Amino acid sequence: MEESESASDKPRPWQSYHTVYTNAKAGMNGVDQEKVQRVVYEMSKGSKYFENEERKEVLIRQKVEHMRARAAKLSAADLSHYQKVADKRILELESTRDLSRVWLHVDMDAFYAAVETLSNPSLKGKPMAVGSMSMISTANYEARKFGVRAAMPGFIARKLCPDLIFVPTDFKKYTYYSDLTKKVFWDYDPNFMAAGLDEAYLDITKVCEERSITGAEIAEELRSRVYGETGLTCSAGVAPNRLLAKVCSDINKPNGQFVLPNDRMAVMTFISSLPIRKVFFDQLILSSCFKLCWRLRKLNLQIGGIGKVTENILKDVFGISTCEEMLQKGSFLCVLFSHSSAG
Ligand code: DCP
Ligand code: MG
Repeated sequence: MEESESASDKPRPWQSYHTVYTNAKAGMNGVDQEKVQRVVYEMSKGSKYFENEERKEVLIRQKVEHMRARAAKLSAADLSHYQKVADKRILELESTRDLSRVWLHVDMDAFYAAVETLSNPSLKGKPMAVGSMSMISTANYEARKFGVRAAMPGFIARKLCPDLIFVPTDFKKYTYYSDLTKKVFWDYDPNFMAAGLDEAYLDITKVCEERSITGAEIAEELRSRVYGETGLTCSAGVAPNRLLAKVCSDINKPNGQFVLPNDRMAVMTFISSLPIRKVFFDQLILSSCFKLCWRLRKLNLQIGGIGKVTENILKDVFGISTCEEMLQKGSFLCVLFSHSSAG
């Protein structure tokens, strides 16, 4: 008993060591996150990467303290004024909400790893990663159960999963299969937008109307055609805009789909529970969420989204983890992050 108490009292510095490769990806829900953090921490201690992460950590703490001090100085009158400003902005945005389109985001499952398994079926069911000892491009879902993921150094992945099989990258092969998927996408939206080799955004409004068919049915059909053409599975999200469709395609990965109906209440409820990390600074979020996000961009290290710094400030200073909480604290965000008042 004494022993376990003293063990739990021991410092655990890895608990605050969050890096891009301790973040979860699809297929990593049951992972022992503390173990992954400890291994990543211990194996990267002393490296340049580690020193850089530590520097970032100090910067985050300073920014959190600075923001806390500024928030404490706000008077009730300030907050009530900025609450009105926030409410007005939200109303303005609400009036521009467009629920008339149906977007589909499609994303291949464990793409490079799945292609490698097609050419070497003996890899099926075994934990494998595409990449090298220095860097992994992706890992299959068997490997993800051990906490192995894209953007993780291979030597750390091997520590997490000693039986991990490494396969070198072969872009020619991935491009070949990517082109096959694009031929299928073209049939549903000739103007589809590819994002890299393994994902695309399709406006399926017209094809749904022409064929009197739902977005869900199109998604089923498209996924089954992609499988027929390539032997690879993919996942899809269907929603009123691109950003939401992208968030939706991750929900039932692998080989699944999720549909968010073109209904105001459904969209509001869905956005409310979204973790702030999912918010991307994109034209898209403006129509589905709220403009306050733009103000946060100033503090962001990660171009294009709410990165680690902003996420920490929002969580530690304001207790904000979801988009709903962000709306509730609109007055604080408005005054502290607006261009005119940000320090
Ligand atoms: N990729 C990479 N480096 C990264 C992330 C991804 O080289 N840091 C490559 C390998 C992936 C492909 O891009 O196979 C697609 O990336 P995804 O994020 O879609 O990951 P996967 O398709 O591998 O897995 P899933 O989409 O099932 O989560
Ligand atoms: Mg993918």
